[in-house]
Amino acid sequence: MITRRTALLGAAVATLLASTPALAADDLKLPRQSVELVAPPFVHAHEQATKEGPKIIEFKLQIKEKEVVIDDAGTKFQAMTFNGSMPGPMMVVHEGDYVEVTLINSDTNTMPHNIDFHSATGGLGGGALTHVNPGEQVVLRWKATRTGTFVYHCAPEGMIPWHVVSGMHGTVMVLPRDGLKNREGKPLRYDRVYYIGENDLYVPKDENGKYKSYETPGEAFADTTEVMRKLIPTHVVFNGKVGALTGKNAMTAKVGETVMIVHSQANRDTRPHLIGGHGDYVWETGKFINPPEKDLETWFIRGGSAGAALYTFRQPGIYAYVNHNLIEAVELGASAHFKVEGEWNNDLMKQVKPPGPIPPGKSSALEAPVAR
Ligand SMILES: [Cu+2]
Repeated sequence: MITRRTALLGAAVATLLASTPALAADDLKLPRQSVELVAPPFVHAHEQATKEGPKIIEFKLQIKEKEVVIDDAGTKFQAMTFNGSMPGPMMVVHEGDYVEVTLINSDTNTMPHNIDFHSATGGLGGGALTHVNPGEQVVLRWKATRTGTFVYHCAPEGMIPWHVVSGMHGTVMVLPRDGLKNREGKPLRYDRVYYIGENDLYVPKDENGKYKSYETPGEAFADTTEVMRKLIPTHVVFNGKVGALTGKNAMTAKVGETVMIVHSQANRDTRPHLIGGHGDYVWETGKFINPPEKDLETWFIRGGSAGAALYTFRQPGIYAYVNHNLIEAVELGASAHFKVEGEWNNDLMKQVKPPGPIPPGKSSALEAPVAR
């Protein structure tokens, strides 16, 4: 028997059914594109400029708590990561696109996590809407209204800095739809892009001065916080460990190629420098609406931001790319290498005479006269 109540219920269900698909995914009538993320220093394939209209770009971030080795001495560290890498992957979209991120906290993890996008507007950058416990996932969408390179990081209440310095940070690059420009409005392009995420690490030591290891992130929390509060990192690394980007892990390029280097530091100031090269064009603050600076020797990345530099390699060889606090570079780990192939240019640099003994009798003649 159909009563008035069942009829009303039926109508309600019918309304719900009719409206559900629209609510589910298609409240925005835009094309969708799913992007497979890759581990840094590499960046997923993307267009530098686009003639297409805005899209919804879908990304998947899998949170992975894992033990990693952070130096040549085999020091173990309880890392917390997006997609298993420190930093997490770089995501590239264009201005006006919608970024739709599925954040997955698998039940093998032990901690709640979330994500704060510096490129997003409102809701603690998404942090307020993405809190997931182990065994949960969440989908967040935000509109890319500003161009530039922006940090994202985990920001769970009560343990924000700890999650950030444990590895939970990465970068979003929002490109202008018509591509990058120089100060005069001329297009700038790159042949390769590398993403370097710098990470200060605070590893507790035992009473003999040896680095301690722990079974889980939670076990390391109290000791690590004590080291963190002194603000003296035990390691400063590029891409998760000392040597992650040196020697056989060097980034590569060819003479004549223009390389974009995106450098992020989610917690602490840093100052990248390419030894033997320059920043031809540098967006020090990473925001492309501001004209790039030219010909920099060293640039400054504010803690909590990502910057971008373009350099066209003009000589072959091994270039060190360092944090030019050289103690942090050499003693604590903040060094990378570029291996560049091509022809040496004698006009730019030439060893006129190789090192040899000072010719006898000449040395005193060449010395500057001493004032008396
Ligand atoms: Cu977290």
